[in-house]
Amino acid sequence: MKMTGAKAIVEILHREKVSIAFGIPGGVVIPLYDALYGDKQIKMVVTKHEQGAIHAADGYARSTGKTGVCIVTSGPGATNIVTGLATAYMDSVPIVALTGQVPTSIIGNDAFQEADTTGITRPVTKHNFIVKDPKELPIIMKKAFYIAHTGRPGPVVVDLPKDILTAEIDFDYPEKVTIPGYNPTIRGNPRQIKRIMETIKVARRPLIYAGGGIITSSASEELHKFVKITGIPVTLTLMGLGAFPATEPEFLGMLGMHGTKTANYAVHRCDLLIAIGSRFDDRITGKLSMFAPDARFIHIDIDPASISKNVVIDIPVVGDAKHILREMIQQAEKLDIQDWLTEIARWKKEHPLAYQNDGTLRPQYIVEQIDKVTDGNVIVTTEVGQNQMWTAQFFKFTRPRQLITSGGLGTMGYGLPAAIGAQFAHPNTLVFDIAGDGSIQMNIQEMATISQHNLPIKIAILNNGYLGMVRQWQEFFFGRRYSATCLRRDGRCPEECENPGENCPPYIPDFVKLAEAYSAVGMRIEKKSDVEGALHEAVKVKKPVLIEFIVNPEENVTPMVPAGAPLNKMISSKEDAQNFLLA
Ligand SMILES: Cc1ncc(C[n+]2csc(CCOP(=O)(O)OP(=O)(O)O)c2C)c(N)n1
Repeated sequence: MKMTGAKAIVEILHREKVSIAFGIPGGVVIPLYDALYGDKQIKMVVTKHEQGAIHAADGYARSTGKTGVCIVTSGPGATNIVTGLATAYMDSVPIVALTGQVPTSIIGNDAFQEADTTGITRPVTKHNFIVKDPKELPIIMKKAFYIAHTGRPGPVVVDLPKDILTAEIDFDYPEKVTIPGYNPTIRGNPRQIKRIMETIKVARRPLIYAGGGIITSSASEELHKFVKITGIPVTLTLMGLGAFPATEPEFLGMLGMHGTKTANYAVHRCDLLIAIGSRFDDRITGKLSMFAPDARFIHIDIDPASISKNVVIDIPVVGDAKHILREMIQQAEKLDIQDWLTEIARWKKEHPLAYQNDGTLRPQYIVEQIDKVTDGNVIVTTEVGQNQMWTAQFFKFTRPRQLITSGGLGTMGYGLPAAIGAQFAHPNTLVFDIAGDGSIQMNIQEMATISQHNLPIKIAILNNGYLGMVRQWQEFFFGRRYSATCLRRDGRCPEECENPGENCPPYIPDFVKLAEAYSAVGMRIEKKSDVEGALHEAVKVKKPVLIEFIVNPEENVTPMVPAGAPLNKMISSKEDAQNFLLA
């Protein structure tokens, strides 16, 4: 069948069962947008910034497990998605991003809106392509979708020169594709699995440390079964939250820099650490040489490159977590680890996550109330900083794909557009973006996209008037010199301000007016006693709602493992930090 490259792409998107794409058009991709005009299957959502488009595609992908699609123009359109590609790459999210490119005849001429997209995106994509021959378009597109969602998923860019979009091609889309050198291992080596199980059976203090890989491979049920049979306690990374229900007694909370004391003590004390779909990143390990000093390490991961990358592994198994856990369940039995569980129960009792639950409006309370008012029936996206960590600590995630957050890259401005993708994917589910007053402003323009599509997304801004997480580090480690972190003054807080956060000038922006300008409902809550009522009201309204909570300005996320410290050296205050710095 003869058709233009642009029409062929639309046909391919149909065959790949793409129902939604996010992007902004521009000169060289007009032919592709033209081919999408009036398309019945693909909803084309136009965002206000390309960063919004790629994060929305990412939120769609994370909340469904399907591949997100983003379509942008050349030059600035393509460079505007770089942060979003890096965000997806770090967290292994499947995305196919189609970028326009100047015609092949003028590539390299510094043409209008030309950028070396494949060069720029190479380090932040799983793979990228530029189509130089129209005949290759179908096979490249097939490879792009295949690479994005198989193995350890990730973003793939297909750069499309304008003449490829307008060329006539003989359309033939392959059913299958093979890529030499790319053949992800799915089933784990049975001998290695047997070794794992023998090692687990003789461990006295085993601990499961699971991550986002459990969610990617849809292995939550298997993890749950394995834990219920063996009785091994579980800690999860930020990316793993929801992979094992936070309400189960075996759950110790998140580990790492802002993990629970119980989880971090357990990692430090365990004699066998079973890592599944997690990658030993520095926010998890703290001081590498002192990470789990008494433990042997098992690592189950689909990506062979992450084995022994940061921590030398005793028994690795490469493969898909779901398959491997199923094999492990076959060989699993109840372990006799009562002493270990008693030790953990004592930590749980002595060191619960806590905050000062007094009359002050504190952010942790708001997170707990969002959980309570929604009865957990909600998808939560976050921005980055303290808001993200309080959400991870105080919201009880009970199912996979319930938390959508930028873990690896830590991208401020991620949560709002990601909520758009999640809400499109789940029109009947409540979606909340828990935000900081700094991060929300990084993609605030997407409120227009939200209102234009009448998405009933709720935005809870924990407004502390600061770039809070950076302020916390300044308080703890830089003598409370708040350089460039106060959002209410001009970055000179607190020299001119005896009581930071108090008697500040009017807030800029006025978030309530801003919400109204975007046809959303805006509320400002300053009292703890008003929180629950406001949340109930927000949930009832079938419109986008922005609630600005004016919270205690100098609230901190605790406990905290200072960067480079071992996990058992947690601090909770400025004084602890000073003692840590002096030691
Ligand atoms: C795009 C981007 N720029 C800078 C940072 C560094 N950073 C990490 S947390 C943070 C402060 C976030 O402030 P806010 O959104 O108000 O959230 P809070 O920590 O107060 O909850 C900053 C600037 C980042 N993570 N991402």
